[in-house]
Amino acid sequence: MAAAGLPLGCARGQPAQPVASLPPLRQQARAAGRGFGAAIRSEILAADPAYGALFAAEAELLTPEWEAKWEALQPEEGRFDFAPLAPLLAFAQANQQRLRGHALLWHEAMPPWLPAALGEGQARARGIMETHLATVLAQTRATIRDWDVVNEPIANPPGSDNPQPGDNPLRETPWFRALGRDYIELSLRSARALDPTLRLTINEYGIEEATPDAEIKRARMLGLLRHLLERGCPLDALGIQAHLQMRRPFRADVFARFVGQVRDMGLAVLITELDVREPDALAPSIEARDAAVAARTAEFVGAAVSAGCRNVITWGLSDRDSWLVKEPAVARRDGATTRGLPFDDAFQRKPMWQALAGAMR
Ligand code: 9MR
Repeated sequence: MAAAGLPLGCARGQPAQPVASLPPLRQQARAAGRGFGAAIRSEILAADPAYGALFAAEAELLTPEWEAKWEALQPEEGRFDFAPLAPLLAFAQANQQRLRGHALLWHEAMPPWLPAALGEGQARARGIMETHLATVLAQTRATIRDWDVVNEPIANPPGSDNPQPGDNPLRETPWFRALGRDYIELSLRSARALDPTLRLTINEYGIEEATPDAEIKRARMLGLLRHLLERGCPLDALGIQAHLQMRRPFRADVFARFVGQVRDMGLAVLITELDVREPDALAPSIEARDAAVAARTAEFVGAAVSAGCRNVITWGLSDRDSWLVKEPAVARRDGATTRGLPFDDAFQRKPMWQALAGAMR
Protein backbone atom coordinates (compact mmCIF):
# COMPACT_ATOMS: atom_id res chain seq x y z
CA MET A 1 0.00 0.00 0.00
CA ALA A 2 1.07 3.56 -0.57
CA ALA A 3 2.37 4.93 2.69
CA ALA A 4 4.35 8.10 2.21
CA GLY A 5 4.08 9.92 -1.09
CA LEU A 6 1.31 10.10 -3.60
CA PRO A 7 0.09 6.94 -5.24
CA LEU A 8 0.82 6.64 -8.93
CA GLY A 9 -2.44 6.16 -10.80
CA CYS A 10 -2.90 2.42 -11.17
CA ALA A 11 -5.56 0.03 -12.33
CA ARG A 12 -8.83 0.38 -10.43
CA GLY A 13 -9.07 -1.83 -7.42
CA GLN A 14 -5.31 -2.41 -7.22
CA PRO A 15 -3.25 -0.95 -4.42
CA ALA A 16 -1.06 1.99 -5.49
CA GLN A 17 2.67 1.35 -5.44
CA PRO A 18 4.69 3.75 -3.29
CA VAL A 19 6.38 6.28 -5.54
CA ALA A 20 9.79 5.58 -4.01
CA SER A 21 9.63 1.95 -5.20
CA LEU A 22 8.84 2.71 -8.85
CA PRO A 23 11.57 2.21 -11.48
CA PRO A 24 13.75 5.27 -12.07
CA LEU A 25 12.97 7.74 -14.85
CA ARG A 26 15.79 6.60 -17.11
CA GLN A 27 14.38 3.08 -17.02
CA GLN A 28 10.78 4.11 -17.54
CA ALA A 29 11.74 6.38 -20.44
CA ARG A 30 13.96 3.73 -22.04
CA ALA A 31 11.18 1.13 -21.82
CA ALA A 32 9.11 3.50 -23.95
CA GLY A 33 11.96 4.08 -26.43
CA ARG A 34 12.76 7.53 -25.03
CA GLY A 35 15.66 9.13 -23.22
CA PHE A 36 15.54 11.00 -19.93
CA GLY A 37 18.43 12.99 -18.54
CA ALA A 38 19.54 15.98 -16.51
CA ALA A 39 22.19 18.67 -16.27
CA ILE A 40 25.00 17.74 -13.87
CA ARG A 41 27.80 19.66 -12.09
CA SER A 42 31.22 18.18 -11.46
CA GLU A 43 31.93 20.07 -8.22
CA ILE A 44 28.80 18.67 -6.56
CA LEU A 45 29.52 15.21 -7.95
CA ALA A 46 32.95 15.31 -6.32
CA ALA A 47 31.60 16.44 -2.95
CA ASP A 48 28.36 14.51 -2.50
CA PRO A 49 28.03 10.75 -3.12
CA ALA A 50 24.24 10.92 -2.81
CA TYR A 51 24.17 13.34 -5.75
CA GLY A 52 26.12 10.87 -7.88
CA ALA A 53 23.89 8.00 -6.83
CA LEU A 54 20.78 9.96 -7.81
CA PHE A 55 22.14 10.83 -11.25
CA ALA A 56 23.40 7.28 -11.83
CA ALA A 57 19.98 5.86 -11.03
CA GLU A 58 17.69 8.35 -12.73
CA ALA A 59 19.47 9.90 -15.73
CA GLU A 60 20.56 8.28 -18.97
CA LEU A 61 21.54 11.57 -20.64
CA LEU A 62 23.81 14.10 -18.96
CA THR A 63 24.50 17.72 -19.86
CA PRO A 64 27.45 19.43 -18.17
CA GLU A 65 25.89 22.49 -16.58
CA TRP A 66 29.13 24.49 -16.92
CA GLU A 67 32.09 22.23 -17.72
CA ALA A 68 31.84 22.31 -21.53
CA LYS A 69 31.29 26.05 -21.87
CA TRP A 70 33.98 28.19 -23.42
CA GLU A 71 34.91 29.74 -20.07
CA ALA A 72 35.69 26.26 -18.76
CA LEU A 73 37.37 24.81 -21.85
CA GLN A 74 39.53 27.73 -23.01
CA PRO A 75 39.92 30.15 -20.08
CA GLU A 76 42.89 31.82 -21.76
CA GLU A 77 43.53 31.98 -25.45
CA GLY A 78 45.27 28.81 -26.57
CA ARG A 79 45.13 27.18 -23.11
CA PHE A 80 42.55 24.40 -23.22
CA ASP A 81 41.44 22.77 -19.99
CA PHE A 82 39.46 19.53 -20.06
CA ALA A 83 40.01 18.80 -16.37
CA PRO A 84 36.55 19.94 -15.16
CA LEU A 85 34.87 17.87 -17.89
CA ALA A 86 36.91 14.70 -17.31
CA PRO A 87 35.09 13.47 -14.17
CA LEU A 88 31.76 13.83 -15.96
CA LEU A 89 33.02 11.75 -18.87
CA ALA A 90 34.26 9.08 -16.47
CA PHE A 91 30.98 9.13 -14.53
CA ALA A 92 28.93 8.79 -17.73
CA GLN A 93 31.05 5.90 -18.88
CA ALA A 94 30.80 4.11 -15.53
CA ASN A 95 27.01 4.45 -15.54
CA GLN A 96 26.25 3.78 -19.22
CA GLN A 97 25.12 7.36 -19.76
CA ARG A 98 25.48 9.65 -22.77
CA LEU A 99 26.93 13.12 -22.33
CA ARG A 100 25.64 16.00 -24.49
CA GLY A 101 27.99 18.84 -25.34
CA HIS A 102 26.84 22.29 -24.17
CA ALA A 103 27.76 24.73 -25.67
CA LEU A 104 30.28 25.64 -28.38
CA LEU A 105 29.09 29.18 -29.14
CA TRP A 106 27.19 31.22 -26.56
CA HIS A 107 27.22 34.87 -25.58
CA GLU A 108 27.50 33.95 -21.86
CA ALA A 109 30.16 32.01 -19.96
CA MET A 110 32.72 33.60 -22.26
CA PRO A 111 36.18 34.05 -20.73
CA PRO A 112 37.12 37.75 -20.51
CA TRP A 113 39.64 37.55 -23.39
CA LEU A 114 37.10 36.27 -25.89
CA PRO A 115 34.74 39.21 -26.60
CA ALA A 116 37.74 41.53 -26.89
CA ALA A 117 39.53 39.21 -29.33
CA LEU A 118 36.38 38.78 -31.43
CA GLY A 119 36.39 42.54 -31.94
CA GLU A 120 39.72 42.35 -33.76
CA GLY A 121 38.34 41.67 -37.22
CA GLN A 122 36.57 38.91 -39.15
CA ALA A 123 39.62 36.80 -39.95
CA ARG A 124 40.66 36.78 -36.33
CA ALA A 125 37.14 35.83 -35.18
CA ARG A 126 36.97 32.98 -37.68
CA GLY A 127 40.35 31.72 -36.58
CA ILE A 128 39.30 31.72 -32.94
CA MET A 129 36.11 29.82 -33.77
CA GLU A 130 37.96 27.26 -35.90
CA THR A 131 40.61 26.61 -33.25
CA HIS A 132 38.07 26.13 -30.46
CA LEU A 133 35.86 23.80 -32.48
CA ALA A 134 38.79 21.78 -33.84
CA THR A 135 40.42 21.33 -30.43
CA VAL A 136 37.26 20.63 -28.47
CA LEU A 137 35.67 18.30 -31.02
CA ALA A 138 38.89 16.34 -31.43
CA GLN A 139 39.18 15.90 -27.66
CA THR A 140 35.55 14.87 -27.09
CA ARG A 141 35.03 12.92 -30.32
CA ALA A 142 34.89 9.49 -28.71
CA THR A 143 32.58 10.46 -25.87
CA ILE A 144 30.27 13.31 -26.93
CA ARG A 145 28.24 12.68 -30.06
CA ASP A 146 25.73 15.52 -29.74
CA TRP A 147 26.69 19.18 -29.28
CA ASP A 148 24.75 22.39 -28.84
CA VAL A 149 26.80 24.15 -31.50
CA VAL A 150 24.99 27.47 -31.14
CA ASN A 151 23.16 28.36 -27.95
CA GLU A 152 20.47 31.07 -27.81
CA PRO A 153 20.94 32.73 -31.23
CA ILE A 154 17.50 34.35 -31.43
CA ALA A 155 16.90 37.91 -30.16
CA ASN A 156 14.37 38.40 -27.39
CA PRO A 157 11.44 40.34 -28.86
CA PRO A 158 9.64 43.25 -27.17
CA GLY A 159 7.56 42.04 -24.24
CA SER A 160 10.00 39.32 -23.16
CA ASP A 161 12.50 39.41 -20.31
CA ASN A 162 15.61 41.32 -21.50
CA PRO A 163 14.28 42.38 -24.92
CA GLN A 164 16.74 43.42 -27.61
CA PRO A 165 15.90 46.79 -29.19
CA GLY A 166 15.33 46.90 -32.95
CA ASP A 167 13.98 44.20 -35.21
CA ASN A 168 17.01 42.01 -35.85
CA PRO A 169 15.69 38.46 -35.44
CA LEU A 170 19.17 37.34 -34.33
CA ARG A 171 20.70 38.18 -30.98
CA GLU A 172 23.48 40.71 -31.37
CA THR A 173 26.19 38.77 -29.58
CA PRO A 174 29.95 39.24 -29.91
CA TRP A 175 29.84 36.45 -32.52
CA PHE A 176 27.14 38.25 -34.48
CA ARG A 177 28.99 41.55 -34.29
CA ALA A 178 32.21 39.92 -35.50
CA LEU A 179 30.85 37.76 -38.31
CA GLY A 180 27.27 38.84 -39.00
CA ARG A 181 24.48 36.29 -39.24
CA ASP A 182 26.81 33.88 -41.05
CA TYR A 183 28.50 32.98 -37.79
CA ILE A 184 25.82 30.34 -37.24
CA GLU A 185 26.30 28.74 -40.64
CA LEU A 186 30.09 28.94 -40.37
CA SER A 187 30.11 27.13 -37.04
CA LEU A 188 27.74 24.39 -38.20
CA ARG A 189 29.70 23.81 -41.42
CA SER A 190 32.94 23.74 -39.51
CA ALA A 191 31.60 21.24 -36.94
CA ARG A 192 30.31 18.98 -39.72
CA ALA A 193 33.63 19.12 -41.57
CA LEU A 194 35.55 18.29 -38.39
CA ASP A 195 33.31 15.37 -37.45
CA PRO A 196 30.88 14.24 -40.16
CA THR A 197 28.69 12.07 -37.88
CA LEU A 198 28.42 14.46 -34.95
CA ARG A 199 24.83 15.49 -34.20
CA LEU A 200 24.55 19.26 -34.55
CA THR A 201 21.98 21.09 -32.44
CA ILE A 202 20.81 24.69 -32.11
CA ASN A 203 19.48 25.31 -28.60
CA GLU A 204 17.06 28.07 -27.57
CA TYR A 205 14.74 29.29 -24.81
CA GLY A 206 11.58 31.42 -24.73
CA ILE A 207 9.90 29.47 -27.56
CA GLU A 208 7.55 27.28 -25.54
CA GLU A 209 4.75 29.33 -24.10
CA ALA A 210 1.56 30.95 -25.41
CA THR A 211 2.64 34.58 -25.14
CA PRO A 212 3.01 37.13 -27.97
CA ASP A 213 6.77 37.41 -27.43
CA ALA A 214 7.24 33.62 -27.59
CA GLU A 215 5.17 33.58 -30.79
CA ILE A 216 7.57 36.10 -32.34
CA LYS A 217 10.58 34.16 -31.11
CA ARG A 218 9.19 30.93 -32.61
CA ALA A 219 8.68 32.69 -35.95
CA ARG A 220 12.24 34.02 -35.78
CA MET A 221 13.56 30.53 -35.06
CA LEU A 222 11.59 29.02 -37.94
CA GLY A 223 13.01 31.74 -40.19
CA LEU A 224 16.56 30.95 -39.11
CA LEU A 225 16.12 27.19 -39.55
CA ARG A 226 14.53 27.65 -42.99
CA HIS A 227 17.37 29.97 -44.05
CA LEU A 228 20.04 27.50 -42.92
CA LEU A 229 18.42 24.49 -44.52
CA GLU A 230 17.75 26.30 -47.81
CA ARG A 231 21.46 27.00 -48.01
CA GLY A 232 22.28 23.35 -47.44
CA CYS A 233 23.78 24.09 -44.03
CA PRO A 234 24.28 20.97 -41.89
CA LEU A 235 21.97 20.80 -38.88
CA ASP A 236 20.30 17.86 -37.13
CA ALA A 237 18.22 19.08 -34.25
CA LEU A 238 16.56 21.92 -32.39
CA GLY A 239 16.96 21.85 -28.62
CA ILE A 240 14.11 23.52 -26.78
CA GLN A 241 15.34 24.55 -23.33
CA ALA A 242 11.94 24.79 -21.62
CA HIS A 243 12.67 26.97 -18.63
CA LEU A 244 8.93 27.24 -18.11
CA GLN A 245 7.26 29.95 -16.05
CA MET A 246 3.91 29.39 -14.38
CA ARG A 247 3.05 33.06 -14.72
CA ARG A 248 3.06 32.56 -18.49
CA PRO A 249 0.26 30.65 -20.19
CA PHE A 250 1.07 27.37 -21.92
CA ARG A 251 -0.98 25.87 -24.75
CA ALA A 252 -0.24 22.34 -25.86
CA ASP A 253 -1.70 22.91 -29.33
CA VAL A 254 0.43 25.99 -29.99
CA PHE A 255 3.58 24.26 -28.81
CA ALA A 256 2.85 21.01 -30.68
CA ARG A 257 2.28 22.94 -33.91
CA PHE A 258 5.72 24.53 -33.57
CA VAL A 259 7.43 21.20 -32.86
CA GLY A 260 5.62 19.77 -35.89
CA GLN A 261 6.83 22.61 -38.11
CA VAL A 262 10.43 22.01 -37.06
CA ARG A 263 10.16 18.25 -37.53
CA ASP A 264 8.61 18.78 -40.96
CA MET A 265 11.90 20.43 -41.93
CA GLY A 266 13.59 17.11 -41.22
CA LEU A 267 15.05 18.14 -37.86
CA ALA A 268 14.80 16.26 -34.57
CA VAL A 269 13.45 18.18 -31.57
CA LEU A 270 14.49 17.53 -27.99
CA ILE A 271 13.82 19.16 -24.61
CA THR A 272 17.16 20.23 -23.18
CA GLU A 273 16.79 22.23 -19.94
CA LEU A 274 13.33 21.68 -18.46
CA ASP A 275 12.43 23.29 -15.15
CA VAL A 276 9.42 25.21 -13.86
CA ARG A 277 9.44 28.63 -12.23
CA GLU A 278 6.54 28.93 -9.79
CA PRO A 279 4.11 31.87 -9.87
CA ASP A 280 4.75 35.05 -7.84
CA ALA A 281 1.86 34.24 -5.51
CA LEU A 282 2.37 30.74 -4.13
CA ALA A 283 -0.42 28.39 -3.08
CA PRO A 284 -0.49 28.05 0.73
CA SER A 285 0.62 24.41 0.92
CA ILE A 286 3.59 22.52 -0.52
CA GLU A 287 1.12 19.91 -1.81
CA ALA A 288 -0.80 22.48 -3.83
CA ARG A 289 2.41 24.04 -5.18
CA ASP A 290 3.83 20.69 -6.21
CA ALA A 291 0.55 19.68 -7.81
CA ALA A 292 0.59 22.83 -9.94
CA VAL A 293 4.20 22.28 -11.07
CA ALA A 294 3.39 18.64 -11.84
CA ALA A 295 0.31 19.59 -13.84
CA ARG A 296 2.31 22.04 -15.96
CA THR A 297 5.03 19.43 -16.46
CA ALA A 298 2.54 16.77 -17.48
CA GLU A 299 0.93 19.13 -19.96
CA PHE A 300 4.23 20.30 -21.42
CA VAL A 301 6.07 16.99 -21.60
CA GLY A 302 2.91 15.25 -22.78
CA ALA A 303 2.65 17.73 -25.66
CA ALA A 304 6.36 17.43 -26.46
CA VAL A 305 6.35 13.64 -26.49
CA SER A 306 3.15 13.43 -28.57
CA ALA A 307 4.64 15.89 -31.04
CA GLY A 308 7.66 13.60 -31.48
CA CYS A 309 10.32 14.70 -28.95
CA ARG A 310 12.14 11.55 -27.89
CA ASN A 311 14.56 12.99 -25.34
CA VAL A 312 13.75 15.09 -22.29
CA ILE A 313 16.45 16.62 -20.11
CA THR A 314 15.80 18.58 -16.93
CA TRP A 315 18.15 21.35 -15.74
CA GLY A 316 19.33 19.45 -12.68
CA LEU A 317 17.42 16.84 -10.68
CA SER A 318 16.95 18.36 -7.24
CA ASP A 319 15.64 21.75 -6.09
CA ARG A 320 18.64 21.92 -3.78
CA ASP A 321 21.04 22.52 -6.65
CA SER A 322 18.79 24.34 -9.13
CA TRP A 323 19.85 27.61 -10.80
CA LEU A 324 16.26 28.70 -10.02
CA VAL A 325 17.31 28.71 -6.36
CA LYS A 326 20.98 29.70 -6.66
CA GLU A 327 20.86 32.41 -9.31
CA PRO A 328 19.88 35.73 -7.65
CA ALA A 329 18.24 37.06 -10.83
CA VAL A 330 15.71 34.23 -10.88
CA ALA A 331 15.51 33.16 -7.21
CA ARG A 332 12.25 33.98 -5.46
CA ARG A 333 12.06 37.34 -3.75
CA ASP A 334 9.87 35.97 -0.94
CA GLY A 335 12.67 33.67 0.24
CA ALA A 336 10.81 30.46 -0.66
CA THR A 337 12.70 27.69 -2.46
CA THR A 338 11.45 27.25 -6.01
CA ARG A 339 10.20 23.68 -6.39
CA GLY A 340 10.82 23.42 -10.11
CA LEU A 341 12.63 20.07 -10.47
CA PRO A 342 11.57 16.42 -10.00
CA PHE A 343 13.36 15.88 -6.66
CA ASP A 344 13.14 17.94 -3.49
CA ASP A 345 16.00 19.17 -1.31
CA ALA A 346 16.26 15.75 0.34
CA PHE A 347 16.31 13.94 -3.02
CA GLN A 348 12.77 12.63 -2.58
CA ARG A 349 10.65 12.13 -5.68
CA LYS A 350 8.03 14.85 -6.08
CA PRO A 351 4.79 14.95 -8.06
CA MET A 352 6.84 16.48 -10.90
CA TRP A 353 8.77 13.19 -11.01
CA GLN A 354 5.49 11.33 -11.41
CA ALA A 355 4.40 13.74 -14.12
CA LEU A 356 7.62 13.10 -16.03
CA ALA A 357 7.29 9.35 -15.62
CA GLY A 358 3.70 9.43 -16.81
CA ALA A 359 4.38 11.64 -19.81
CA MET A 360 7.47 9.72 -20.91
CA ARG A 361 5.70 6.39 -20.70
O1 9MR B 1 22.57 26.77 -14.73
C1 9MR B 1 23.72 27.37 -15.26
C2 9MR B 1 24.43 28.17 -14.19
O2 9MR B 1 24.85 27.33 -13.16
C3 9MR B 1 25.60 28.91 -14.81
O3 9MR B 1 26.13 29.76 -13.85
C4 9MR B 1 25.15 29.72 -16.03
C5 9MR B 1 26.33 30.38 -16.71
O4 9MR B 1 27.24 29.41 -17.16
O5 9MR B 1 24.48 28.90 -16.94
C6 9MR B 1 23.35 28.25 -16.43
O6 9MR B 1 22.80 27.43 -17.44
C7 9MR B 1 22.17 28.11 -18.53
C8 9MR B 1 22.43 27.28 -19.77
O7 9MR B 1 23.81 27.09 -19.94
C9 9MR B 1 21.82 27.92 -20.99
N1 9MR B 1 20.41 28.16 -20.79
C10 9MR B 1 20.05 28.87 -19.59
C11 9MR B 1 20.66 28.18 -18.37
C12 9MR B 1 20.24 28.89 -17.08
O8 9MR B 1 20.77 30.17 -17.06
